[in-house]
Amino acid sequence: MSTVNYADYLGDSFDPTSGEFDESKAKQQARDSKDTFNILLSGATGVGKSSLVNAFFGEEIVEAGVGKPITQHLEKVEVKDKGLVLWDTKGIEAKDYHETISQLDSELEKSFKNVEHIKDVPHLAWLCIDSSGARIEPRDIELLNLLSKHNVPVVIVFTKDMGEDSDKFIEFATMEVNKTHSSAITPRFARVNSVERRFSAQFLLPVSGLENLLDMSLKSMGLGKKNAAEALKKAQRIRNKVRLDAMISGAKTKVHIASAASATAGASPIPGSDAPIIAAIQSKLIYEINCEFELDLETSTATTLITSILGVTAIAQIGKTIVSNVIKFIPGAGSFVGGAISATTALAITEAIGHAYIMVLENYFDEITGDIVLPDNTAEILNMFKTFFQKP
Ligand SMILES: Nc1nc2c(ncn2[C@@H]2O[C@H](COP(=O)(O)OP(=O)(O)OP(=O)(O)O)[C@@H](O)[C@H]2O)c(=O)[nH]1
Ligand SMILES: [Mg+2]
Repeated sequence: MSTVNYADYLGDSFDPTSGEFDESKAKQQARDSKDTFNILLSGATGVGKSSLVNAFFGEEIVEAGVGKPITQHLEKVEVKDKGLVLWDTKGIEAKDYHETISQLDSELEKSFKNVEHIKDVPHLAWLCIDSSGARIEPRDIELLNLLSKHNVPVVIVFTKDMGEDSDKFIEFATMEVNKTHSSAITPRFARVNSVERRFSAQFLLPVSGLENLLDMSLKSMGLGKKNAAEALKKAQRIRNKVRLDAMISGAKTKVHIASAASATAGASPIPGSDAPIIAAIQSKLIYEINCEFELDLETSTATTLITSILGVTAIAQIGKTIVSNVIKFIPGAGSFVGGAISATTALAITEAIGHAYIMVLENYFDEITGDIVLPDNTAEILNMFKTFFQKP
Protein backbone atom coordinates (compact mmCIF):
# COMPACT_ATOMS: atom_id res chain seq x y z
CA MET A 1 0.00 0.00 0.00
CA SER A 2 1.38 3.37 -0.92
CA THR A 3 1.19 5.91 1.85
CA VAL A 4 -0.86 8.99 1.19
CA ASN A 5 0.21 12.16 2.87
CA TYR A 6 -2.66 13.78 4.79
CA ALA A 7 -2.27 17.03 2.85
CA ASP A 8 -2.70 15.18 -0.45
CA TYR A 9 -5.57 13.17 0.95
CA LEU A 10 -7.50 16.23 2.10
CA GLY A 11 -6.52 18.47 -0.80
CA ASP A 12 -8.38 21.77 -0.78
CA SER A 13 -10.98 20.53 1.72
CA PHE A 14 -8.67 21.42 4.63
CA ASP A 15 -6.96 24.71 5.34
CA PRO A 16 -3.84 23.99 7.43
CA THR A 17 -3.49 27.61 8.56
CA SER A 18 -6.97 28.08 9.96
CA GLY A 19 -7.60 24.40 10.68
CA GLU A 20 -10.90 24.72 8.84
CA PHE A 21 -12.54 21.80 7.10
CA ASP A 22 -14.71 22.39 4.05
CA GLU A 23 -17.41 19.72 4.09
CA SER A 24 -18.79 20.40 0.66
CA LYS A 25 -15.37 20.16 -0.95
CA ALA A 26 -14.73 16.88 0.85
CA LYS A 27 -18.08 15.54 -0.36
CA GLN A 28 -17.23 16.52 -3.91
CA GLN A 29 -13.84 14.81 -3.64
CA ALA A 30 -15.52 11.69 -2.31
CA ARG A 31 -17.94 11.68 -5.27
CA ASP A 32 -15.16 12.26 -7.78
CA SER A 33 -12.98 9.48 -6.37
CA LYS A 34 -15.64 6.82 -6.94
CA ASP A 35 -14.64 4.52 -9.79
CA THR A 36 -16.99 4.34 -12.75
CA PHE A 37 -18.06 1.62 -15.11
CA ASN A 38 -18.31 3.03 -18.64
CA ILE A 39 -20.50 1.09 -21.00
CA LEU A 40 -21.11 1.69 -24.66
CA LEU A 41 -24.65 0.83 -25.77
CA SER A 42 -25.33 0.18 -29.37
CA GLY A 43 -28.22 -1.04 -31.45
CA ALA A 44 -31.04 0.20 -33.62
CA THR A 45 -33.86 2.40 -32.33
CA GLY A 46 -36.45 0.40 -30.42
CA VAL A 47 -34.22 -2.64 -29.98
CA GLY A 48 -34.56 -2.29 -26.21
CA LYS A 49 -31.41 -0.49 -25.02
CA SER A 50 -33.13 1.75 -22.49
CA SER A 51 -35.32 -1.06 -21.19
CA LEU A 52 -32.24 -3.23 -20.71
CA VAL A 53 -30.33 -0.54 -18.85
CA ASN A 54 -33.29 0.16 -16.60
CA ALA A 55 -33.81 -3.51 -15.79
CA PHE A 56 -30.11 -4.06 -15.19
CA PHE A 57 -29.14 -0.96 -13.21
CA GLY A 58 -32.46 -0.03 -11.61
CA GLU A 59 -35.67 1.51 -12.85
CA GLU A 60 -34.86 5.16 -12.88
CA ILE A 61 -31.44 5.03 -14.50
CA VAL A 62 -32.20 6.55 -17.90
CA GLU A 63 -34.18 9.46 -16.47
CA ALA A 64 -31.75 10.01 -13.60
CA GLY A 65 -28.66 10.50 -15.71
CA VAL A 66 -27.52 13.78 -17.15
CA GLY A 67 -27.23 13.31 -20.87
CA LYS A 68 -24.60 15.24 -22.79
CA PRO A 69 -24.50 15.01 -26.57
CA ILE A 70 -20.92 14.34 -27.67
CA THR A 71 -21.63 14.17 -31.36
CA GLN A 72 -24.84 13.89 -33.33
CA HIS A 73 -24.68 10.12 -32.88
CA LEU A 74 -23.25 9.73 -29.44
CA GLU A 75 -24.63 10.77 -26.09
CA LYS A 76 -22.90 10.33 -22.76
CA VAL A 77 -25.14 9.82 -19.75
CA GLU A 78 -23.39 10.15 -16.42
CA VAL A 79 -24.95 8.73 -13.29
CA LYS A 80 -22.23 9.75 -10.87
CA ASP A 81 -23.77 8.44 -7.65
CA LYS A 82 -24.01 4.99 -9.16
CA GLY A 83 -20.53 5.10 -10.64
CA LEU A 84 -21.98 4.59 -14.09
CA VAL A 85 -21.39 6.26 -17.46
CA LEU A 86 -23.48 5.22 -20.46
CA TRP A 87 -22.30 5.95 -23.98
CA ASP A 88 -25.47 5.74 -25.99
CA THR A 89 -25.10 5.55 -29.77
CA LYS A 90 -27.85 6.85 -32.01
CA GLY A 91 -28.83 6.42 -35.61
CA ILE A 92 -27.11 3.14 -36.33
CA GLU A 93 -30.21 1.97 -38.23
CA ALA A 94 -30.11 4.84 -40.72
CA LYS A 95 -29.27 4.12 -44.34
CA ASP A 96 -26.14 6.26 -44.16
CA TYR A 97 -24.93 4.53 -40.99
CA HIS A 98 -21.33 4.86 -42.20
CA GLU A 99 -21.42 8.41 -40.96
CA THR A 100 -22.38 7.18 -37.48
CA ILE A 101 -19.67 4.55 -37.48
CA SER A 102 -16.94 6.94 -38.55
CA GLN A 103 -17.98 9.49 -35.92
CA LEU A 104 -17.86 6.77 -33.31
CA ASP A 105 -14.45 5.71 -34.62
CA SER A 106 -12.94 9.16 -34.17
CA GLU A 107 -14.61 9.56 -30.78
CA LEU A 108 -13.10 6.28 -29.56
CA GLU A 109 -9.75 7.23 -31.06
CA LYS A 110 -9.86 10.50 -29.15
CA SER A 111 -10.85 8.96 -25.83
CA PHE A 112 -8.07 6.38 -25.90
CA LYS A 113 -5.48 8.98 -26.86
CA ASN A 114 -6.40 11.45 -24.16
CA VAL A 115 -4.17 10.28 -21.32
CA GLU A 116 -5.50 12.95 -18.99
CA HIS A 117 -8.86 11.28 -19.07
CA ILE A 118 -7.68 7.72 -19.13
CA LYS A 119 -10.58 6.71 -16.87
CA ASP A 120 -12.94 8.13 -19.46
CA VAL A 121 -12.93 5.29 -21.99
CA PRO A 122 -15.57 2.64 -22.59
CA HIS A 123 -14.77 -0.53 -20.65
CA LEU A 124 -17.32 -2.74 -22.36
CA ALA A 125 -19.91 -2.60 -25.15
CA TRP A 126 -23.32 -4.19 -25.34
CA LEU A 127 -24.30 -4.55 -28.95
CA CYS A 128 -28.06 -5.10 -28.94
CA ILE A 129 -29.79 -7.13 -31.64
CA ASP A 130 -33.53 -7.81 -31.71
CA SER A 131 -34.21 -11.56 -31.35
CA SER A 132 -37.22 -11.28 -33.60
CA GLY A 133 -35.12 -9.94 -36.46
CA ALA A 134 -34.68 -11.72 -39.72
CA ARG A 135 -31.01 -11.29 -40.35
CA ILE A 136 -27.77 -9.88 -39.06
CA GLU A 137 -27.29 -6.42 -40.49
CA PRO A 138 -23.94 -5.48 -42.05
CA ARG A 139 -23.87 -2.44 -39.73
CA ASP A 140 -23.72 -4.74 -36.70
CA ILE A 141 -20.70 -6.53 -38.10
CA GLU A 142 -19.03 -3.21 -38.90
CA LEU A 143 -19.68 -1.98 -35.39
CA LEU A 144 -18.19 -5.14 -34.01
CA ASN A 145 -15.08 -4.68 -36.09
CA LEU A 146 -14.78 -1.09 -34.98
CA LEU A 147 -15.05 -1.98 -31.30
CA SER A 148 -12.51 -4.76 -31.69
CA LYS A 149 -10.13 -2.38 -33.40
CA HIS A 150 -10.22 -0.23 -30.27
CA ASN A 151 -9.99 -3.25 -27.97
CA VAL A 152 -13.38 -2.66 -26.43
CA PRO A 153 -14.74 -6.04 -25.30
CA VAL A 154 -18.21 -6.76 -26.67
CA VAL A 155 -21.17 -8.74 -25.47
CA ILE A 156 -23.75 -9.23 -28.19
CA VAL A 157 -27.12 -8.99 -26.49
CA PHE A 158 -30.11 -10.57 -28.16
CA THR A 159 -33.00 -8.53 -26.78
CA LYS A 160 -36.71 -9.40 -26.53
CA ASP A 161 -35.87 -13.07 -26.17
CA MET A 162 -39.00 -15.16 -26.67
CA GLY A 163 -37.59 -18.49 -25.65
CA GLU A 164 -37.87 -21.26 -28.22
CA ASP A 165 -39.37 -18.87 -30.76
CA SER A 166 -36.07 -17.01 -30.80
CA ASP A 167 -33.77 -20.03 -30.89
CA LYS A 168 -33.53 -20.28 -34.62
CA PHE A 169 -32.60 -16.67 -35.30
CA ILE A 170 -30.15 -16.49 -32.41
CA GLU A 171 -28.42 -19.66 -33.52
CA PHE A 172 -28.18 -18.36 -37.06
CA ALA A 173 -27.01 -14.90 -35.99
CA THR A 174 -24.36 -16.32 -33.69
CA MET A 175 -23.02 -18.40 -36.55
CA GLU A 176 -23.01 -15.41 -38.89
CA VAL A 177 -21.10 -13.27 -36.43
CA ASN A 178 -18.52 -15.94 -35.77
CA LYS A 179 -18.10 -16.43 -39.51
CA THR A 180 -17.83 -12.81 -40.60
CA HIS A 181 -16.12 -11.35 -37.63
CA SER A 182 -12.38 -11.39 -37.94
CA SER A 183 -10.73 -10.15 -34.84
CA ALA A 184 -8.61 -11.19 -31.90
CA ILE A 185 -11.46 -10.36 -29.57
CA THR A 186 -14.16 -12.99 -29.58
CA PRO A 187 -17.52 -11.51 -28.72
CA ARG A 188 -19.68 -13.18 -26.16
CA PHE A 189 -23.40 -13.72 -26.57
CA ALA A 190 -26.26 -13.24 -24.17
CA ARG A 191 -30.02 -13.35 -24.60
CA VAL A 192 -32.34 -11.27 -22.48
CA ASN A 193 -35.93 -10.33 -21.98
CA SER A 194 -35.90 -7.09 -20.00
CA VAL A 195 -39.62 -6.39 -19.97
CA GLU A 196 -42.19 -8.75 -18.52
CA ARG A 197 -44.80 -9.50 -21.16
CA ARG A 198 -48.26 -10.92 -20.68
CA PHE A 199 -49.77 -12.83 -23.58
CA SER A 200 -52.90 -14.10 -21.84
CA ALA A 201 -54.28 -14.60 -18.35
CA GLN A 202 -52.32 -17.85 -18.17
CA PHE A 203 -49.18 -16.96 -20.00
CA LEU A 204 -46.59 -14.48 -18.84
CA LEU A 205 -43.12 -14.16 -20.30
CA PRO A 206 -40.90 -13.16 -17.38
CA VAL A 207 -37.76 -11.06 -17.36
CA SER A 208 -34.82 -13.35 -18.05
CA GLY A 209 -31.15 -13.60 -18.92
CA LEU A 210 -29.87 -10.66 -16.88
CA GLU A 211 -27.79 -12.77 -14.47
CA ASN A 212 -26.05 -14.38 -17.37
CA LEU A 213 -25.41 -11.00 -18.97
CA LEU A 214 -23.80 -9.78 -15.75
CA ASP A 215 -21.54 -12.81 -15.48
CA MET A 216 -20.54 -12.53 -19.11
CA SER A 217 -19.88 -8.83 -18.87
CA LEU A 218 -17.60 -9.36 -15.88
CA LYS A 219 -15.74 -12.13 -17.67
CA SER A 220 -15.32 -10.04 -20.81
CA MET A 221 -13.52 -7.26 -19.00
CA GLY A 222 -10.69 -9.51 -17.85
CA LEU A 223 -7.91 -8.73 -15.45
CA GLY A 224 -6.86 -5.36 -16.83
CA LYS A 225 -10.09 -3.67 -15.83
CA LYS A 226 -10.45 -4.61 -12.20
CA ASN A 227 -11.66 -1.20 -11.00
CA ALA A 228 -14.25 -1.00 -13.76
CA ALA A 229 -15.43 -4.54 -12.99
CA GLU A 230 -15.83 -3.61 -9.31
CA ALA A 231 -17.78 -0.50 -10.35
CA LEU A 232 -20.04 -2.70 -12.48
CA LYS A 233 -20.65 -5.03 -9.52
CA LYS A 234 -21.67 -2.04 -7.40
CA ALA A 235 -23.89 -0.44 -10.06
CA GLN A 236 -25.85 -3.52 -11.15
CA ARG A 237 -29.10 -4.60 -9.50
CA ILE A 238 -29.11 -8.22 -10.59
CA ARG A 239 -27.07 -10.01 -7.96
CA ASN A 240 -27.42 -8.09 -4.72
CA LYS A 241 -24.95 -10.18 -2.73
CA VAL A 242 -22.28 -9.45 -5.36
CA ARG A 243 -23.23 -5.79 -5.07
CA LEU A 244 -22.89 -5.76 -1.28
CA ASP A 245 -19.52 -7.53 -1.35
CA ALA A 246 -18.18 -5.06 -3.90
CA MET A 247 -19.42 -2.11 -1.84
CA ILE A 248 -17.74 -3.49 1.29
CA SER A 249 -14.51 -4.19 -0.51
CA GLY A 250 -14.48 -0.69 -2.07
CA ALA A 251 -15.17 0.88 1.33
CA LYS A 252 -12.36 -1.13 2.96
CA THR A 253 -9.90 0.19 0.41
CA LYS A 254 -10.99 3.73 1.33
CA VAL A 255 -10.45 2.89 5.01
CA HIS A 256 -6.88 1.73 4.37
CA ILE A 257 -6.01 4.87 2.47
CA ALA A 258 -7.57 7.19 5.05
CA SER A 259 -5.88 5.34 7.93
CA ALA A 260 -2.49 5.66 6.28
CA ALA A 261 -3.16 9.36 5.71
CA SER A 262 -4.11 9.91 9.34
CA ALA A 263 -0.89 8.21 10.45
CA THR A 264 1.06 10.89 8.61
CA ALA A 265 -0.97 13.50 10.50
CA GLY A 266 -0.40 11.71 13.80
CA ALA A 267 3.33 11.82 13.15
CA SER A 268 3.21 15.58 13.20
CA PRO A 269 5.69 16.99 15.77
CA ILE A 270 3.52 19.96 16.75
CA PRO A 271 1.32 19.00 19.71
CA GLY A 272 -2.36 19.71 19.19
CA SER A 273 -2.02 20.30 15.47
CA ASP A 274 -2.98 16.78 14.55
CA ALA A 275 -6.47 16.38 16.02
CA PRO A 276 -8.37 18.65 13.60
CA ILE A 277 -6.54 17.10 10.67
CA ILE A 278 -7.41 13.60 11.81
CA ALA A 279 -11.03 14.61 12.37
CA ALA A 280 -11.13 16.02 8.84
CA ILE A 281 -9.70 12.79 7.41
CA GLN A 282 -12.27 10.75 9.29
CA SER A 283 -15.12 12.95 8.07
CA LYS A 284 -13.97 12.56 4.50
CA LEU A 285 -13.69 8.83 5.02
CA ILE A 286 -17.32 8.64 6.14
CA TYR A 287 -18.33 10.52 2.97
CA GLU A 288 -16.30 8.11 0.87
CA ILE A 289 -17.87 5.08 2.52
CA ASN A 290 -21.32 6.60 1.96
CA CYS A 291 -20.46 7.00 -1.73
CA GLU A 292 -19.35 3.38 -1.97
CA PHE A 293 -22.68 2.31 -0.48
CA GLU A 294 -24.55 4.78 -2.69
CA LEU A 295 -26.01 6.69 0.22
CA ASP A 296 -27.23 10.20 -0.45
CA LEU A 297 -24.73 12.58 1.15
CA GLU A 298 -27.22 15.41 1.34
CA THR A 299 -29.85 13.89 3.63
CA SER A 300 -30.16 15.14 7.17
CA THR A 301 -29.55 11.61 8.49
CA ALA A 302 -26.17 11.55 6.75
CA THR A 303 -25.18 14.89 8.25
CA THR A 304 -26.32 14.02 11.78
CA LEU A 305 -24.57 10.68 11.53
CA ILE A 306 -21.18 12.12 10.77
CA THR A 307 -21.32 14.56 13.64
CA SER A 308 -22.48 11.86 16.04
CA ILE A 309 -19.97 9.27 14.92
CA LEU A 310 -17.04 11.61 15.24
CA GLY A 311 -18.48 12.65 18.60
CA VAL A 312 -18.22 9.05 19.77
CA THR A 313 -14.59 8.84 18.78
CA ALA A 314 -13.91 12.18 20.43
CA ILE A 315 -11.15 13.20 18.07
CA ALA A 316 -13.43 15.94 16.81
CA GLN A 317 -13.64 17.48 20.24
CA ILE A 318 -9.89 17.87 20.29
CA GLY A 319 -9.95 17.23 24.03
CA LYS A 320 -6.92 15.08 24.44
CA THR A 321 -8.06 13.58 27.74
CA ILE A 322 -11.23 12.34 26.11
CA VAL A 323 -9.15 10.85 23.35
CA SER A 324 -6.98 9.06 25.85
CA ASN A 325 -10.06 7.55 27.46
CA VAL A 326 -11.28 6.32 24.15
CA ILE A 327 -7.98 4.78 23.22
CA LYS A 328 -8.44 1.84 25.55
CA PHE A 329 -11.39 0.65 23.49
CA ILE A 330 -9.33 0.44 20.39
CA PRO A 331 -7.44 -2.75 19.71
CA GLY A 332 -3.76 -2.21 19.04
CA ALA A 333 -3.95 1.53 19.56
CA GLY A 334 -0.82 1.53 21.67
CA SER A 335 -0.01 4.04 24.31
CA PHE A 336 -1.00 7.63 24.36
CA VAL A 337 2.08 9.66 25.15
CA GLY A 338 2.66 13.30 25.90
CA GLY A 339 -0.60 14.73 24.58
CA ALA A 340 0.16 14.15 20.92
CA ILE A 341 -1.64 11.47 19.00
CA SER A 342 0.91 8.97 17.78
CA ALA A 343 0.92 7.78 14.20
CA THR A 344 -0.06 4.30 15.35
CA THR A 345 -2.96 5.62 17.40
CA ALA A 346 -4.23 7.84 14.60
CA LEU A 347 -4.10 4.91 12.22
CA ALA A 348 -5.85 2.57 14.62
CA ILE A 349 -8.68 4.98 15.42
CA THR A 350 -9.36 5.76 11.78
CA GLU A 351 -9.37 2.05 10.92
CA ALA A 352 -11.69 1.28 13.82
CA ILE A 353 -14.12 4.01 12.80
CA GLY A 354 -14.11 2.91 9.18
CA HIS A 355 -14.64 -0.78 9.85
CA ALA A 356 -17.32 -0.15 12.49
CA TYR A 357 -19.19 2.14 10.10
CA ILE A 358 -19.00 -0.43 7.30
CA MET A 359 -20.48 -3.05 9.65
CA VAL A 360 -23.31 -0.66 10.52
CA LEU A 361 -24.19 -0.10 6.87
CA GLU A 362 -23.94 -3.81 6.11
CA ASN A 363 -26.53 -4.34 8.85
CA TYR A 364 -29.01 -2.10 7.08
CA PHE A 365 -28.58 -3.74 3.68
CA ASP A 366 -31.86 -4.92 2.15
CA GLU A 367 -31.13 -8.14 0.26
CA ILE A 368 -34.28 -7.82 -1.85
CA THR A 369 -33.80 -4.30 -3.17
CA GLY A 370 -30.00 -4.15 -2.87
CA ASP A 371 -30.21 -0.80 -1.08
CA ILE A 372 -28.99 0.39 2.28
CA VAL A 373 -32.04 1.59 4.17
CA LEU A 374 -31.15 3.65 7.22
CA PRO A 375 -33.75 4.21 9.93
CA ASP A 376 -34.77 7.81 10.60
CA ASN A 377 -33.73 7.31 14.17
CA THR A 378 -30.03 8.18 14.19
CA ALA A 379 -29.71 7.15 17.84
CA GLU A 380 -30.31 3.55 16.81
CA ILE A 381 -27.58 3.76 14.19
CA LEU A 382 -25.23 5.41 16.63
CA ASN A 383 -25.77 2.72 19.25
CA MET A 384 -24.95 0.06 16.74
CA PHE A 385 -21.85 1.98 15.73
CA LYS A 386 -20.75 2.19 19.37
CA THR A 387 -21.13 -1.56 19.78
CA PHE A 388 -18.96 -2.30 16.78
CA PHE A 389 -16.48 0.45 17.56
CA GLN A 390 -15.83 -0.70 21.10
CA LYS A 391 -15.65 -4.38 20.29
CA PRO A 392 -12.07 -5.56 20.67
N1 LIG B 1 -41.16 -7.92 -24.35
C1 LIG B 1 -40.10 -7.11 -24.39
N2 LIG B 1 -40.25 -5.85 -24.79
C2 LIG B 1 -39.17 -5.04 -24.81
C3 LIG B 1 -37.89 -5.51 -24.45
N3 LIG B 1 -36.99 -4.50 -24.58
C4 LIG B 1 -37.71 -3.44 -25.00
N4 LIG B 1 -39.01 -3.75 -25.15
C5 LIG B 1 -40.07 -2.83 -25.61
O1 LIG B 1 -39.65 -2.28 -26.86
C6 LIG B 1 -39.92 -0.88 -26.93
C7 LIG B 1 -38.64 -0.09 -27.19
O2 LIG B 1 -37.76 -0.26 -26.11
P1 LIG B 1 -36.65 0.81 -25.70
O3 LIG B 1 -35.97 0.26 -24.51
O4 LIG B 1 -37.21 2.16 -25.58
O5 LIG B 1 -35.68 0.76 -26.96
P2 LIG B 1 -34.39 1.67 -27.26
O6 LIG B 1 -33.41 0.80 -27.92
O7 LIG B 1 -33.94 2.36 -26.03
O8 LIG B 1 -34.95 2.73 -28.27
P3 LIG B 1 -34.34 4.17 -28.66
O9 LIG B 1 -33.96 4.87 -27.41
O10 LIG B 1 -35.48 4.84 -29.38
O11 LIG B 1 -33.19 3.92 -29.56
C8 LIG B 1 -40.60 -0.53 -25.62
O12 LIG B 1 -42.00 -0.56 -25.82
C9 LIG B 1 -40.21 -1.65 -24.69
O13 LIG B 1 -41.18 -1.90 -23.69
C10 LIG B 1 -37.75 -6.89 -24.05
O14 LIG B 1 -36.66 -7.39 -23.73
N5 LIG B 1 -38.90 -7.63 -24.05
MG1 LIG C 1 -33.56 4.44 -25.59
